[in-house]
Amino acid sequence: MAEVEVARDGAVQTITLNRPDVLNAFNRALHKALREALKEARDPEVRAVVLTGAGRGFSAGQDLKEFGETADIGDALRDSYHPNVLAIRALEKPVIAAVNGVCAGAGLSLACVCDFRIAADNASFVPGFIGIGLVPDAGGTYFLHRLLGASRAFEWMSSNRKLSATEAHAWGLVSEVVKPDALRSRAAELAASYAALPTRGIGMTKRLFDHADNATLEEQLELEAQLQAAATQTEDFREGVAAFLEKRAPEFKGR
Ligand code: T3D
Repeated sequence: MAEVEVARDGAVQTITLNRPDVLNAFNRALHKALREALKEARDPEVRAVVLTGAGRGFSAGQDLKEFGETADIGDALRDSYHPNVLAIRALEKPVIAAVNGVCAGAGLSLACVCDFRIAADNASFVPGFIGIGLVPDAGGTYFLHRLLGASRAFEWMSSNRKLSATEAHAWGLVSEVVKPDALRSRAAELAASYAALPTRGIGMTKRLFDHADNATLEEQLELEAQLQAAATQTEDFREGVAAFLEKRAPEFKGR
């Protein structure tokens, strides 16, 4: 059984973490398969990506059976999680996490690395790390305090409290909650609507928001100016303006 299933529907790529017996906990093979899937997602024909899990979990984080075999955890993180975290942020297209079930530890971090999240109403969000005496990793501290604010992120991560999908929605961690049997189709519908937008503009918007996290106002204004100049060079910009002037719907090509 492949650790990751990759499906393409038009311009949408769906990546399914596929170790359902262990709630898609990450072992070395799953990291590697995700790395390959994210490489495929760089194809310019792919204009939106959905990340989800098989079975009743999104991901329960690090496979704790394999964990015991790891000599240096710092190196394991550098070699396994970090490249995938960075690959998701480097994708110049939206990556949507469709959280289908329990999401814990580094699985929660990974969902937070994505551009936004939708969830099934039976999904849950479990910090996990502190439950076994660890600190959040795989980008968890970076993204959670940005998404939730430092105080709430700290309180949650250090309490290890399980959060329901409804609470996650109220906190702004997920943007939408749907019935479990509607999650896949809603994720596909959302991804298809993003895939029909000006992909290069979306990619540059993603870069700008990432840059804003650590930039001064002057640096941010400068990058906005540079990327706006680049956006005006795209076919989609020309199409958008032409469609507006001709009073018709635009047909964006992602170029
Ligand atoms: O190495 C490094 O790079 C360091 C990185 C560390 C990053 C981390 O992610 S640390 C945090 C690791 N994750 C956890 O501590 C979560 C452990 N799992 C749980 O606490 C619970 O399973 C859940 C709260 C996620 C779900 O609970 P529940 O009751 O819905 O399911 P369950 O019965 O506990 O789990 C179902 C099966 O999945 C079960 O197997 P079994 O008994 O049916 O054969 C369970 O052992 C397995 N499973 C769940 N999580 C993991 C796992 N197997 C291996 N590793 C897991 N993380």
